[in-house]
Amino acid sequence: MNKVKPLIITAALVGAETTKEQNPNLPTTPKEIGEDAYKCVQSGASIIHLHVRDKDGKPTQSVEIFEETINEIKKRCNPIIQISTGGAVGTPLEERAAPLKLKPEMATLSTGTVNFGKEVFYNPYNYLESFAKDMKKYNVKPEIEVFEPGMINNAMVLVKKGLVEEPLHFDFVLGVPGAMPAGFDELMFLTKKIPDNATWTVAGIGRHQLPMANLAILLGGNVRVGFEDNIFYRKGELAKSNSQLVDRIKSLAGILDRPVATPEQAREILTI
Ligand code: KMH
Ligand code: ZN
Repeated sequence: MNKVKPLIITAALVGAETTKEQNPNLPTTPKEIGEDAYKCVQSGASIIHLHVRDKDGKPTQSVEIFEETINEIKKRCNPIIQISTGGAVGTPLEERAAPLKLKPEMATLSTGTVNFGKEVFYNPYNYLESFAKDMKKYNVKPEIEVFEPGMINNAMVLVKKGLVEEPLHFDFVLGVPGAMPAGFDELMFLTKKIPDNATWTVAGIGRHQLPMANLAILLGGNVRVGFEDNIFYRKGELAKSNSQLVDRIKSLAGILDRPVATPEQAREILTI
């Protein structure tokens, strides 16, 4: 077996859908997000997947709010900042792409349209090219968000066209209602379909977060946790913080003898 690389933990702190009504510990202001990111990095996260909110707590792709939030994070710690270009369902293309001009080290690139609960997360081909071109222009490493297997093929089209460079990094988002379920077979299938030199993370939604994370630790993949995907620590018990969820992953990795990557090691693994 190949030498297993340190585990990259991504903390998806906020998302676009989760509300304070669902979990009052959700950070929403730039300062709250900065403090939360710091705690997650102390707990072992090396990537902060970032969405931001406006003054009313609503999702926004405002460049100013992203900038303020990134500053709040950077004055406390130095994780890889991965901004969301997914935004919320229905956010227009130009707004979704706008924060790329801040030149974060990473950003998400969802490579296909998918049912998202009762809504549709819209990513037609022209969007993919447009995001990929902007990421190339600003030297941003994409994390390819895969909600369905065909999205891997779409990513490879972008590679063939020279719009995205290998080695690729994928995030398998499994268990979104309407999209690919979170199961062992599904995860194994996806890992077999990506190029040999690619890296991958899994984001299990809701109750699938913990089992998917365990599988990823064992399989040599990487893990995303946080309130964007799951607000519970266990059934019926809300998580107290994002860092509580990160702490648990670090403990599990320790039990399984998998070291946890520092941000610097994560940069090296992801060729940033
Ligand atoms: N909020 C979802 C519709 C991403 O961050 O790029 C899309 C999303 C993916 O969260
Ligand atoms: Zn997101």
